[in-house]
Amino acid sequence: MAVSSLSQDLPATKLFSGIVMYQWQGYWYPPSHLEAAMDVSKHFVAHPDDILLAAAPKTGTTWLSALLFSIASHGLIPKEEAHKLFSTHIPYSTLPEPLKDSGSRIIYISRNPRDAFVSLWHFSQKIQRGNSDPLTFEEAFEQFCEGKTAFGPFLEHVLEYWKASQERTQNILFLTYEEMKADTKGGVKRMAQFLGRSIETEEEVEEIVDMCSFERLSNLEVNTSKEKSPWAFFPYNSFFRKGVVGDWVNYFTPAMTERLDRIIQAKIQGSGLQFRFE
Ligand code: PAP
Repeated sequence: MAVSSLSQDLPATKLFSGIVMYQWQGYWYPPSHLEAAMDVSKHFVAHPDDILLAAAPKTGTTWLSALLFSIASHGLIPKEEAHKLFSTHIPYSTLPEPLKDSGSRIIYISRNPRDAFVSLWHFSQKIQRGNSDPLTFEEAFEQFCEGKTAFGPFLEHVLEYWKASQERTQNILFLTYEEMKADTKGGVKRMAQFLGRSIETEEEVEEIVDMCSFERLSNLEVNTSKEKSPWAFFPYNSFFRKGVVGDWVNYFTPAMTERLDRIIQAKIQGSGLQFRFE
């Protein structure tokens, strides 16, 4: 079925990426992902060995998937399981129930909302060439605060996975971009342990970390290319920018910081979830 017929009764709005998005089950989807998300939620066949990497946009999927594949190719995950790694931006509440019930493992990566927004903003600038009516940074920030962003509201996306990870510690590992940056080796060990694999040597861990570093990945010839990736419709080079924690200081006014912080506090209060901004 075409997206147009699937989405005709759904709320629609043009978001700062320049793309009209549809709200389904409480979250905003680009048309290219809506049909896929609907299909997945209905027809997904789960397997207990599945390993799902989940994240809101711009929180570290590219990095984490490289680390996961690298762990797999080091034999830390048996080869026959390697093909069952996949990644998604679909929120927890919309994941297919068979996947949640199957015992599959989910690794979620979160990032502080200020940096995630700045990263999204730059990404949206890259992908919306030709948009005749682009929003300013301030207007885009307003949309983000209102939860209007691809696979958003962002805070709800993070909170749902956070809560699920607290209830299902065996099945869901909740990581953050900030802790991965601060201690990548520790993060790789946690991932391997969560997947039930022990890491043989410290050198192996270092090798995995180095192979997936921002410097190395962003300089690979394929990743400097402006060609579009077949799976995400965006140029390969759009997935790499600065790769640091705290770039928001270069963009946020004190008023913006205060406004977003009030929203964050109201949403995460009492949940135990915390964000690190530097
Ligand atoms: P996606 O949602 O489009 O998949 P995702 O990979 O989750 O994007 O996030 C992109 C961010 O991760 C970018 O952040 P920035 O805009 O603040 O720089 C990108 O630079 C960063 N990133 C990509 N690869 C790495 C890496 N190997 N190490 C650290 N950060 C990385």
